[in-house]
Amino acid sequence: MAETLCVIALGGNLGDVPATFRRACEALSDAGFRIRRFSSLLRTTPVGCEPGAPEFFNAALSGFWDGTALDLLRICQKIEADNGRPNDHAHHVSRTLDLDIITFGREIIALPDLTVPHPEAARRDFVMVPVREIEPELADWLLEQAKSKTDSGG
Ligand code: PH2
Ligand code: MG
Ligand code: MG
Repeated sequence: MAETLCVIALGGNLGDVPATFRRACEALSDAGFRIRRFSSLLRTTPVGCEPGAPEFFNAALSGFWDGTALDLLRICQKIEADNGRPNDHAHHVSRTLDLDIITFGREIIALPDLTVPHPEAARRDFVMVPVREIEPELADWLLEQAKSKTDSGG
């Protein structure tokens, strides 16, 4: 299978998040994901989380994956669980680690468990700022995708 250039966003606001991000990178590499670039770490205000939620760390990485998007999703979910995130995690609550597949090449994926490009990425500075730092062309592509969805009423 050909390798696909993917972007993954990282977030977390519980525990030693920089250490968790380092472990997540090691685990992705151990699973065969070839990391190409890693952004700066940002401190960001929680968006839509419970009142009093601590500040987040956010970052993004890009790299090459020789498998399907669903394989990569399952690996990300296992790494989240291995780093203290419960499987039945609610949306928009504090968490030790969130790994979101933002882009998978330039594929459009609409599966029950996985939507790529990530539907909210283009609206979130805490995703777009680190993505633009490491893969500016993909950041532009994300904005184009979001715009063509809006233009078509989607
Ligand atoms: N993730 C969320 C909800 N809110 N806010 C910030 N600042 N950073 C995040 O990563 C984040 C969030 C759900 O994925
Ligand atoms: Mg997320
Ligand atoms: Mg997520």
